[in-house]
Amino acid sequence: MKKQILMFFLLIGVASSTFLIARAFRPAQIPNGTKNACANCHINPAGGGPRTAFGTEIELNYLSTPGATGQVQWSEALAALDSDGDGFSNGEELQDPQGTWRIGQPAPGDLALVTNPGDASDFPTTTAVKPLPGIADEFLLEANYPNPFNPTTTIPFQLQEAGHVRLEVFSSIGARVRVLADADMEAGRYSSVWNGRDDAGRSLESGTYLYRLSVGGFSAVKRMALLK
Ligand SMILES: [Ca+2]
Ligand SMILES: [Ca+2]
Repeated sequence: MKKQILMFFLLIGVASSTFLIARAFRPAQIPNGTKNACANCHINPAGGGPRTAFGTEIELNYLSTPGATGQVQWSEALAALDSDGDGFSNGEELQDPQGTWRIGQPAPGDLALVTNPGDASDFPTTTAVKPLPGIADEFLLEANYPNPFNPTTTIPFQLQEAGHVRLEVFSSIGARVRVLADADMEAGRYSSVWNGRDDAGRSLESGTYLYRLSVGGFSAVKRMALLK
């Protein structure tokens, strides 16, 4: 009897170590996946146990074959999803927005900007403003799109001259909830993505929000609607 019990635990041990080893290859199968390693797909950062939304997504739809030996199929489709619902696609979080990286290629993007696609409290903050092609011939705060939105919207603006730019989001009663830009910027066209979260990363309620662009003597305010 003792022997049987011992054998039982021995088998469990072998099975669980196989479980861990079997999946240890997967972080290397997503772009920059080794940065957050097991935590991309598992709630326990050491791996094993329940999966994050990103891990579940992969398990269900993006393995070469179902089960422990399946390889992750990183793709345009998987990159375009926002598995953890933080307003940034899996590709944006892993620094491969188009999902074109393939195993064996050099890691794409900037490792320092990689965030966890399986953790809604971890998302990009340093890339809130992106330059766009084209020349700006005026100071202009454009309409956000989409509007209404849930939870992400894009706010385009133009700077006729270089200056210190502040782009801020306020609640309908005038409380500032998010600073999207507070930096010296060159003349040009830009866009900023807002993910419906405040500066502390908390997801905000449905409602009307105001966004304000201030640079030099120019200031403009527009309205947008977060609709969940
Ligand atoms: Ca995300
Ligand atoms: Ca995330």
